[in-house]
Amino acid sequence: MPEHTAPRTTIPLEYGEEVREALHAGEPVVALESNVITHGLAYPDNAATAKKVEDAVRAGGAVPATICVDEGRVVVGMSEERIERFAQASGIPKVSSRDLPVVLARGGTGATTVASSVVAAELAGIPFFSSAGIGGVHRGAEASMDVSSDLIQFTRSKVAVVCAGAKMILDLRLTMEYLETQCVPVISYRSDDFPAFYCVSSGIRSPHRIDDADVVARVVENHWAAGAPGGVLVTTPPRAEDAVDRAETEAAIADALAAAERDGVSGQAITKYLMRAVDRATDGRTAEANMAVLISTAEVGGRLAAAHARLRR
Ligand code: PSU
Ligand code: MN
Repeated sequence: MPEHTAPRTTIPLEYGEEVREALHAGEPVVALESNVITHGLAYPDNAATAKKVEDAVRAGGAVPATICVDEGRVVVGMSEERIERFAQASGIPKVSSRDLPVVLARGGTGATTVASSVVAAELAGIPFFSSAGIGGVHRGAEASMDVSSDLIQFTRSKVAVVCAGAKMILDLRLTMEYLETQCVPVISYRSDDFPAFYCVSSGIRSPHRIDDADVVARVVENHWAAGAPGGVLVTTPPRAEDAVDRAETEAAIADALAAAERDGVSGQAITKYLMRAVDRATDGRTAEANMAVLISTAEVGGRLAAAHARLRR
């Protein structure tokens, strides 16, 4: 089969068979991250969820491409065996976009964050990506300057990112401000508010609500036609039955932040630390919600990618 027309790159890309065929045929594909498998959820929930997320993308009408780095190659479309291996492994590092050239040069292996997955998606010619909660501006960033590379990458990679907002452990108001300043269009699909990952609403109104998938697809194309170098953020809230109680979760987050301060945890380790602490404090309810929202977001991602592929035909 001839190569599909992905942008030329000297980065070694290894495509899954189903992904290669879909790209070649111009069929919709949704890129997915692997850091949520190695760092976001625990075994065996991580492996089971990764498979359900892929099925949800298919149910939405697109082909899933879970991304990782394995022995110096960017994998675009992990096999079930590879997902299982990553899910069971301990010690696979979190690779953000800044780490990607280093891990590749060393022939190393890593789990891709939203930022590095979006880089890989663009290299592979995949215009859509889905995750549950993106990284953002951390609480206390006024002093720590901890702003996730995910946000900066959205200004540099032409990939539409479908998500349930940003992780609730973050400062969502500052995250929105950052996206606004950096000219990243934020649109909410079929909801008025910017969601808070586990919660239907962050209490912040979204700048744009769009109910029609074809219009979302046109926004993405218009952004690129106008010469924008980056992506569009499309939010979709968790289903009400999957969402957690906002007050209870906020209390758990406050406790987790205090514990992180006591334990001296900051920087790259903070996201995982806080997420796990909140999971424990809520008896696993937030982890459950995390899994459910990964799946429901992926289905919407599949639908929107399908609408976008139709537009391009
Ligand atoms: N921890 C989780 N789930 C996640 C992540 C961490 O429980 O999904 C990840 C995502 O891969 C996201 C990254 O891209 O954290 C952001 O990390 P940082 O804030 O260090 O940029
Ligand atoms: Mn950080």
